Amino acid sequence: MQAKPTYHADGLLQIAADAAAEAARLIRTATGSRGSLVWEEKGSADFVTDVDRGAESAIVRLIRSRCPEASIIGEELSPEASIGGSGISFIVDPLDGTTNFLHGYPEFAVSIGVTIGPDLVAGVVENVTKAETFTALRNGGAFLNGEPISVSRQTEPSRALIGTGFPFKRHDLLERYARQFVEVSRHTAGVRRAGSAALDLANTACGRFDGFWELVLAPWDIAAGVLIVREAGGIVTDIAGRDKQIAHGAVVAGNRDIHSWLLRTIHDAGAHDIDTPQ
Ligand code: 2AM
Ligand code: CA
Repeated sequence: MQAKPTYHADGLLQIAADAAAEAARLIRTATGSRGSLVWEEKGSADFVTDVDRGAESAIVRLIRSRCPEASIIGEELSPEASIGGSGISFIVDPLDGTTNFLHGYPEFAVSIGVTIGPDLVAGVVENVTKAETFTALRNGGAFLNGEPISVSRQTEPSRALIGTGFPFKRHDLLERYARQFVEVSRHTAGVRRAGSAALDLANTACGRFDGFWELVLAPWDIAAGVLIVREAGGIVTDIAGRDKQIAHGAVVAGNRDIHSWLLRTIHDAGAHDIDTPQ
């Protein structure tokens, strides 16, 4: 009987990084023919095209050939599959920021996180339009194009730049979100909404953003980014301040000081009861 291969986190990161690079190449190639793509509406303001599906197929092929026993959880593939078991899972967003891609707004990424059992062990976020690849290994640090990165040292909210995302598909949350937005805007240097949560987390990890929050996100939007922020020295929680699990729901991230200010500010704006399964 053949022995099963043993996988180390760095080997799994390499598989994820190769898969992300391949998907990013496909998406870049498709950018030229964006105008002729058919947009399929999965739900309100939720689009998918052959580019998402093609990128995901390429990722799945590569992972299956190099780590056949892993399960693969992806937005277009098996969104209901559960994460955790005892084995290896790749949590894949083949195109985070699909709406940006469809409009030619250059802020979209491929995001792949890897778990062994319940633990995140590796993550990669590749910015498709810039030459930027963010990676992290559990207990091994976070990197941008191979150079170590860390969260910002900003402690003053009044000087902080905060990333966010709108609950654009959950109209029931818009007003509460708007109250949070008002409070955060009032006390900080600025709030930015670019449209890719994977990149927002990566930008928090390398200190461009001092903090980030969003109410409605899915496991594939965040799996890689959560590890990258933590390995860069940051904090990532749910809205109650508990360590963020790789599950549907809200995310609050940042360096220690700005994270705790952000959490307090969101609560004071009346959001403590938001639990956002889809
Ligand atoms: P997408 O581009 O892959 O759909 C924008 O606010 C961020 O939210 C993007 O990362 C986007 O991912 C994600 N997003 C959009 N709709 C979502 C939903 N219904 N649930 C979770 N995340 C969503
Ligand atoms: Ca996504």
